[in-house]
Amino acid sequence: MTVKIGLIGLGMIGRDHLKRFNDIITGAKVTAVCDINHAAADAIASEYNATAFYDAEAMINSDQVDAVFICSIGPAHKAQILAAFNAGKPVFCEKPLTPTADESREIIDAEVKAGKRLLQLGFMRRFDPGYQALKQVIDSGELGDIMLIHCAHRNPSVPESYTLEMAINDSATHEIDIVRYLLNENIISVRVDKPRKKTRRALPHLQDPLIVIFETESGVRVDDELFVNCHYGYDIRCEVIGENAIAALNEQQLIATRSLKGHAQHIAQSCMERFTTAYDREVQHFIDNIHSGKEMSGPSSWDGYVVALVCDAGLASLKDGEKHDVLIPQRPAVYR
Ligand code: NAD
Ligand code: ISE
Repeated sequence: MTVKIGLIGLGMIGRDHLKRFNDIITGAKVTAVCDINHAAADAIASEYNATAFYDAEAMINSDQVDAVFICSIGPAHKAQILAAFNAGKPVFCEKPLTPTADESREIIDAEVKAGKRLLQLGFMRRFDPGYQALKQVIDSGELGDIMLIHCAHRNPSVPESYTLEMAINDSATHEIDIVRYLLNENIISVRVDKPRKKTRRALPHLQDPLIVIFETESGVRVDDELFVNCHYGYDIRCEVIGENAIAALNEQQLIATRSLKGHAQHIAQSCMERFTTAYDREVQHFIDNIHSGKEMSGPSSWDGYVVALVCDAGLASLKDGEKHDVLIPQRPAVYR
């Protein structure tokens, strides 16, 4: 059986996933695409031999669609996820689950009511070979007790539509999720520092770079540099400091060149280039799960909700510069 996918949101990541479905993923075909931008929906539908929709709910309820793949902007996610749940169709949703924790809670409530997981969330870093190796070495105990983690999230540039808040609830979401995953524990407080210096490359409405400090339940201190107009590349760093040893993500490229200019290694220019393998694996995981008839697995709505709680505290700190605590309710049984 081929799973018929309805893909919503034909922007940067939606088009990247569409190409992935076309070229790499097995067991699925995108049969319908949807965007509020009619011209984009029409053009892409004709390029991929799919049906164009301009209204997400109409596409979700269409019998041309077995599973829903959401790549629209964060504020549109909640309504589209709930519509897919109502239609009884499995959902993949790009991060963030929703921009605020209150909205995410509605999704949790709907899944709890259904008594099972219905969604896989797009925290693709969990499928990245580098982060997986990092998790393995942490879990092996080789590093000893973990004390600190240094992260950097550098994007070459961001579009004009990128708001100051998105540094927290769109970009830092990745570090918040991966730190929880690596350490298998929650974040209990957040503080956002605004350095006095700001890059001249950032648009006036942004404060770039920012430093976010997290503290976990066991006391691990995590610093995250968010520099989304760093200019030189898409550079994601993570260094874990243990009592006995440290481990860090390595350069992702397989070769380095040596020439008269010195020793050189290519730096990725976009998330699509840096995380290709992770995206391929997360999407194939979603499709394989549907084929196996099992409940959804991988990053969950609960992960999205907890990340949104941390983001809410981060947004409060972005305003007042103070440390904010994160209160996480008990995890419902469906997410254990
Ligand atoms: P984008 O702005 O390039 O594209 C979003 C698209 O969604 C646009 O074409 C827009 O017209 C469409 N859209 C907006 N509201 C809609 C609605 N109600 N119904 C249908 N279509 C609608 O954004 P993007 O960079 O592609 O990001 C999309 C989502 O993917 C965001 O949630 C973002 O955080 C996430 N994302 C994740 C990663 C990752 O690394 N996992 C990378 C990039 C983006
Ligand atoms: C974008 O939405 C992503 O998810 C990228 O992975 C991230 O690096 C970028 O900062 C976000 O805006």
